[in-house]
Amino acid sequence: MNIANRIVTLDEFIIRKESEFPFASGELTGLLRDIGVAAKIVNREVNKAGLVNILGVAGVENSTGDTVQKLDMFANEKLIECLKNSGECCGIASEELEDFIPIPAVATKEAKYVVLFDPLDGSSNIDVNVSVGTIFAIYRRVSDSKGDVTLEDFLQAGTELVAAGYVSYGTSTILVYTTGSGVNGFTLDPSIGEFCLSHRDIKIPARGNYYCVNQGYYLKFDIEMRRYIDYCSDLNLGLRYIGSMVSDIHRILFQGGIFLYPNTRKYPQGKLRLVYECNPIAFIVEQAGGKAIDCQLRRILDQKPTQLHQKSTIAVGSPDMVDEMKAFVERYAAHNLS
Ligand code: AHM
Ligand code: MG
Repeated sequence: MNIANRIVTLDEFIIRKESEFPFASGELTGLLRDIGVAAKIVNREVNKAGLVNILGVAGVENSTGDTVQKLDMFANEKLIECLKNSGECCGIASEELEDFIPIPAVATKEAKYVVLFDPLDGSSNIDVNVSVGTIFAIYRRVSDSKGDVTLEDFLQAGTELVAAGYVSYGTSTILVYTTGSGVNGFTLDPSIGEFCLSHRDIKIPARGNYYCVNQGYYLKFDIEMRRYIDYCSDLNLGLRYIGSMVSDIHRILFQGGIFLYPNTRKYPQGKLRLVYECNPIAFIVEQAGGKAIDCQLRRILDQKPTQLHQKSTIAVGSPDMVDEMKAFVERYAAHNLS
């Protein structure tokens, strides 16, 4: 059989790619397998989220008497539960947890990785049946492996990422990840319960026909951002904004485009969190040939985090469009200052 058409599962692909992973083989396999299992469990619940309203809204008891959990809390718990299995993870940080948590060692295994995630991004879309996603980032711990993890393990710059990915729970469930040697996508085949290689070596188009921003905040953006958005409109670019970063980024990876979440009066530092939303997405997009900067025009991955839930503005997507936005803002800001 032509190998190009043969089913390649996520597990098989990871094992085959282990040699490219700069650390001991097998360590990453366990971590990504745990995340893949959690994604399948979350997918099952996300797919029946609509039924929750029949069985009782989140937070109250349903017909079987158990308390219906908010889906993002459910996803958070499943990811934590699954990441304990491989024994490769020694600490976790999550959008849903105020502080990071240490993960107990499995047998005598010395876990070397911390995982940061947004368990269910775009959660405002869950109740209206719009796609949501999980975003994850994997770092090698930097603190002494004899002791517990420290905050320092979680506040590493994006350039230190060893792996990052997202799961998009949409018309199909797709897991996209990188370990720094390109980006690959795996579609869940429910009939066999496996993520199967479906998008090999994803490369983002140099530019696209859409820009992606919450136009409703237009009047609250800085003047140079408003002028750039006007410029996009003058170019007759379409506006596409789903309100789920994972879904918007997934579209941009394949069709090209630029995603913007600038600072507003409501979010003076931006809304999206640096360590578990902007950094993993920036790593993936850069690995696919795109670019990711903040609205001060600094590369996202170079930013050194100082707080776990700190926010960042972001402009991410097709390289030519991010370059154009950067040049436009520099020119406009310089003109404005002169
Ligand atoms: P969340 O993590 O609380 O779901 O918020 C993140 C989401 C992103 O997925 C999306 O891009 C953004 O918030 C949409 O925000 P807004 O509704 O302000 O445009
Ligand atoms: Mg989020």
